[in-house]
Amino acid sequence: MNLNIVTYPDKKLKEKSKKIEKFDNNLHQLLDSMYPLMMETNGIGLAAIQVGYSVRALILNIPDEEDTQSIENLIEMINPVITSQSGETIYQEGCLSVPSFYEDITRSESVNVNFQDRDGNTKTIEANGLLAIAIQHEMDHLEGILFIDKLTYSRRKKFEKEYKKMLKEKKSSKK
Ligand code: Y12
Ligand code: CO
Repeated sequence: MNLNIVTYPDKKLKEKSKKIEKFDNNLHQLLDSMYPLMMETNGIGLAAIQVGYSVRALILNIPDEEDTQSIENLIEMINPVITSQSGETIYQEGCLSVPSFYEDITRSESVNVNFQDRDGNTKTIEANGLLAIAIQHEMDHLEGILFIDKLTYSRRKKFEKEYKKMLKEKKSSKK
């Protein structure tokens, strides 16, 4: 499948994604196509809605201690649900759908998540550190929430101004 990243302010990103009921070839093709796109664009997490499909699927590939990403560490989550969370942590987040912007976001430090794999098998994961942050960021996408929606009013206004300027500059450099 040929996929492209949907970027803010596309309204698609506001959609609530639907529960996946069929663990068929269509789902497998979507997941298989999301992975190379995430790697090409230097991502560590990608939700299906970010490539235009409003279904509850996401992928994660957290770099190891040597800062290397490998397919062995790829996690695919279908229909994830956070069952418990604890602590608080702040991390400067970025998102492939909001290019060039990074902001400090507060999230739970640890999360327990139930999810299904690509074949519908039920799984559980206990996550903390960067993985826990990435899971929460990607699960927000399934609800139509972006990390910029969590900014204070004044930070959001500043972001909108800078983002508009960036889009304008990008447009004029393409002419
Ligand atoms: C911690 C915080 C946020 C997440 C969510 C996943 N976020 C990403 O994977 C962000 C990737 C990203 C990649 C960029 O590089 C390129 O686009 C080539 C990037 O740079 C620019 O937009 C210029 C920004 C974000 C997980 C864990
Ligand atoms: Co994102």
